[in-house]
Amino acid sequence: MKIIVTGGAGFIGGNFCHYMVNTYPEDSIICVDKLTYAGNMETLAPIMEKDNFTFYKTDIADRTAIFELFQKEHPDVVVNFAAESHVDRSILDPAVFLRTNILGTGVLLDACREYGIKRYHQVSTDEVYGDLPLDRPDLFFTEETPLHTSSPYSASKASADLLVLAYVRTYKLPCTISRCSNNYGPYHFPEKFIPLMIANVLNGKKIPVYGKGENVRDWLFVEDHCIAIDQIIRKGTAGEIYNIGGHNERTNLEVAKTVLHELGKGEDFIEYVTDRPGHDRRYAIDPAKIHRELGWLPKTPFEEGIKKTIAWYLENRGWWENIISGEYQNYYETMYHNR
Ligand code: NAD
Ligand code: TDX
Repeated sequence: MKIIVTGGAGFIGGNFCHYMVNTYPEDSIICVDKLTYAGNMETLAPIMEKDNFTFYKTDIADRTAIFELFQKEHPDVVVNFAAESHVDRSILDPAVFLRTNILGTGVLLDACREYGIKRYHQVSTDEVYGDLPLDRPDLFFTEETPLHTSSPYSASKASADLLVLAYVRTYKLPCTISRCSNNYGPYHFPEKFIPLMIANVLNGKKIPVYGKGENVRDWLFVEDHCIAIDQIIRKGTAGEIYNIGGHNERTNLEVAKTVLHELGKGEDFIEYVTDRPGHDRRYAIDPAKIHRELGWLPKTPFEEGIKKTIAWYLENRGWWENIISGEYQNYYETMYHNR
């Protein structure tokens, strides 16, 4: 199989490229990435020289370039990870989220129609369902939960999902969608909560917790997400949506305390800062469908995954120090100064 993976120089797409290149030497993995601030060739360095891996620096919203690429490569499968992915940045400047996340998805779908495809897979998010109340632990997102978005980021991801479903119904394009909960693990860009905390603490800085730290996220080790997507593209049914998550709910404060404990630091490293506008309260995935239909279950418990993640950041200081020494400093100043 020839598989195009968009956004493969980012966090989850990068982990997915590693997983696929190493698990399926007979398949050909073609990574397409614009290399925005979030894309990093160092993430792909371990697989760049592999015979079954190719990289193109291309913008998914560039129709001409994407059509040329499809004409040249004729992929069997497209997995679309490429996106602007950070909620806080979408609140600062939504426009690029609409361009990449919605128009970019539209361009990929049109290329799939034009050149033919066995499967298009859209990597979506649990954020399209909005949030759940903190005092109703019995409620979970299922695939039938209505879309109800909060941020420009989640609105753009929900729009892309609707576009995919329209191409399924109108053009009979064989697509699947997965909606996953919060990922963590190696190669996670340090603007996101878990790697931001690790990088800050290792540099002797406090960790900014939004509001009271009561918001709940449902954490999944990134490799488990990669395995789930692999199973969906091989065994999933076209036209279907699959929720991915592993019942690993934690408040942000609990996660902060765990990271501090693992790094041998006290709670005096926590600094409460002004809350995120429109901050979603709780995400919680019901993964019953993917478990029932594809047999998928997460393998890595949070306690083990967080240890592995921290060990990776300790062993790979160069990867994240390169990031936080550049343009990231301006972002951090804008986002956190006097917050
Ligand atoms: P990321 O920000 O780490 O990586 C995004 C990648 O997409 C980068 O390599 C970037 O260069 C690339 N990209 C951005 N715009 C592009 C464009 N126009 N053309 C081509 N490439 C472009 O994101 P991530 O956290 O790895 O998320 C990957 C996908 O998974 C996203 O679609 C996101 O919505 C979804 N998702 C993420 C999480 C999470 O917890 N991180 C959870 C559920 C779903
Ligand atoms: O400095 C911080 N302090 C803080 O308290 C940051 C960056 C975050 N937070 C809180 C906000 C959230 O409640 O931590 C939680 C996690 O925040 P993020 O890492 O920004 O993730 P989230 O907003 O939950 O979105 C993530 O999961 C769903 C990904 O970034 C999305 O791409 C994915 O779709």
